[in-house]
Amino acid sequence: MSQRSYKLTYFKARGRGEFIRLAFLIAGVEFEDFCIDFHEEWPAFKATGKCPFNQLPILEIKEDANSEPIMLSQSLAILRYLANEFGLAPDSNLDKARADAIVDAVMDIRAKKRDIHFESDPAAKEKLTKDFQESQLPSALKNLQKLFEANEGGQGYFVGKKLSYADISFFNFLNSWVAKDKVKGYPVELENFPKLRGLYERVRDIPAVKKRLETRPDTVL
Ligand SMILES: N[C@@H](CCC(=O)N[C@@H](CS)C(=O)NCC(=O)O)C(=O)O
Repeated sequence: MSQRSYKLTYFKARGRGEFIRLAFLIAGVEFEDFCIDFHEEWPAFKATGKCPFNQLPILEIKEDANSEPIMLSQSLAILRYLANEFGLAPDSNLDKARADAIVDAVMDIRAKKRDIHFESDPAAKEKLTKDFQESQLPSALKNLQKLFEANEGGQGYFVGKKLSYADISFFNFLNSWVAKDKVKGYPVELENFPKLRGLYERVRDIPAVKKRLETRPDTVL
């Protein structure tokens, strides 16, 4: 019988690698989590031409020990592929599109937070932070909660009746970029969004996620 294996290569960071790691861990599927150092190792790794778009993450899939690895790139393509393989994707095309819409909305608000992180001018950073905290994030959460409540009254998951990559991506953004204590509790920003807080806590309390939060290296990003 063929024994498929997976090797994820990403930086020593949560970044665009962590939602992929969480998908593996939630599904209980073994993978090699190959983490490289951005300054020390990345330039040489990039020069190998192994990465289709010269960026990480990449996922190498081998059908068995002797087969050539198949190389997959683009973090969201990887996430969706694994979710489809592992039963973490909705069943119908329409529900998959609904999940994609949540992921895209999460990535939109994530981009704002990322811009703040990389802004070097203190005054500009302060202004961006204020806009994010007072306007952009609450507005995004309001829209997300509306969609969340439209599914099963907001008692379960974003789409359908089971956890999907939409829920993983939502949790991971809040946990990685917004939460101060990434292991316990919930981000204070969810205080006024009890249904979304419920989802955050449900994903946080999945044993494999809980273990990851407690044991992963502490990194800035
Ligand atoms: N759209 C790509 C973006 C990948 C990306 O921006 N990767 C960054 C790290 S998060 C990277 O490899 N940076 C190093 C470089 O560009 O040299 C994805 O989602 O995978």
